Amino acid sequence: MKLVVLANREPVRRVGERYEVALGGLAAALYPAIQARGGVWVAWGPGGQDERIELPGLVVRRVPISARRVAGYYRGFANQALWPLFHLFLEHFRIKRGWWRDYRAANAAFAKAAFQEGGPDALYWVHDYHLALAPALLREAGARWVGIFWHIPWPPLEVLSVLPEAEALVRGMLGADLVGLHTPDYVERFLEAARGLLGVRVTEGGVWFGGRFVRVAAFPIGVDVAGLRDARERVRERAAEIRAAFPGRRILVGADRLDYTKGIPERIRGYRRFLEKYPEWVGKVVFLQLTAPSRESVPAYRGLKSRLFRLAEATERRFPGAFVHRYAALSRDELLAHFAAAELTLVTPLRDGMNLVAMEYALVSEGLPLLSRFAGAARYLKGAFPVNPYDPEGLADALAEALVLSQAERRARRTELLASVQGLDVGNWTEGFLEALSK
Ligand code: ADQ
Repeated sequence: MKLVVLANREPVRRVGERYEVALGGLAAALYPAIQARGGVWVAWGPGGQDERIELPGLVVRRVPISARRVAGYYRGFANQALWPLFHLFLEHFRIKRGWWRDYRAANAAFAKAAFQEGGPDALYWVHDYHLALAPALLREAGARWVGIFWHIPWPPLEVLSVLPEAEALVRGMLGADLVGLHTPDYVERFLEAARGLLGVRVTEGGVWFGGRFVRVAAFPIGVDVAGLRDARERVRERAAEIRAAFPGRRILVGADRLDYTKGIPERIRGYRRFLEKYPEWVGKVVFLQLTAPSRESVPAYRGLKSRLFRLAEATERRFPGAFVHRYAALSRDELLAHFAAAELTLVTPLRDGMNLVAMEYALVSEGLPLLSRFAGAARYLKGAFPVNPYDPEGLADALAEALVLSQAERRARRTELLASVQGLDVGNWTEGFLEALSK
């Protein structure tokens, strides 16, 4: 069956006059499945022109969305209403007249382009909070197999109810045959929302809606296990260079997109507390925070960026040599080399749908993650040190404990960690979702 993926970002980049597949993130996860089935990726494309890009094993269909509409659909409704609300950041939640209209229009444009590509019998796989209404729109057009995967957390009903369009949003998603989320907790809350907002009948594993059964289940995403293991060898030399740049210091690393959900200032505060409380470590550790720029057109992110830069500079001054902030989107191998060079990683989101950093780190390094209990990944990754990022004291203590771990405990934790990461291979995630959808 032909596969049609709907996802906001296109999986290609322009190289001179040509395009090539850009295998980052979701694209890397879905490319093999699209290649195997022959498929189309429907994405928001720049340029204002409806274009089709044909690449080996992949067609990209670009949906033209005007700049004015992008402001409401993407920067507005998706990133200033849904993103903060679903991550429980009510203080960043904004709603403006017109955003919802743009969101609906963009979803309709996606669904229309997708249906033109796939017709009634394709498998439609919709991704994420940008496109919650696409499943119902595809179904109305005549699609028979529709799934949606929700990459961010699902909040409690009381929080969701803050959104004036909550009911319409859930109704849009229930146009699908299969709704996937990362964890059983999110699944439960999604079912609670369907029951509470639409009064639908919820049974084991799903809901009855409009005479159809919609299956709702947890599909925890993972990483490319084999690919990351291969990367270890490739980045070995660069990792040694990074270690050599900090002689006599044990290396800790943190890596995230710049986002208030990722708990980057909280992590730095925890690290500062650690150096104050355990001064014997001053001069013996260095923490490298690698932050990739993100969503700089959204006001909350600009504010976060300046606060983060101030905190980073103050930390570099207060503890010379103990902290480095790099603000850049690193190449894949450069990032992995930093992981390989570090003996601990601090993954401290205040809220995260899943979080892939701890898994990537586990596979390319010899070390262990400190992992926020508010990341979806915390439910799955054994062997990590669970932390509460809101509590600098607890973070400091966890760091102190992790740095003096005995060889035996380190080995035992690594074994558990690797077993859980290997159990979450991204290839299985993709095939598992598609298999459930085509049943
Ligand atoms: P994200 O919020 O983007 O994804 P995450 O899953 O952690 O979060 O993925 C981030 C990716 O960016 C990782 O692959 C990481 O290696 C990379 N990265 C981090 N810092 C970088 C840097 N400085 N330079 C270059 N690359 C960097 C959303 C949800 C998550 C969910 C995923 C997948 O918010 O909760 O896990 O989708 O469903």
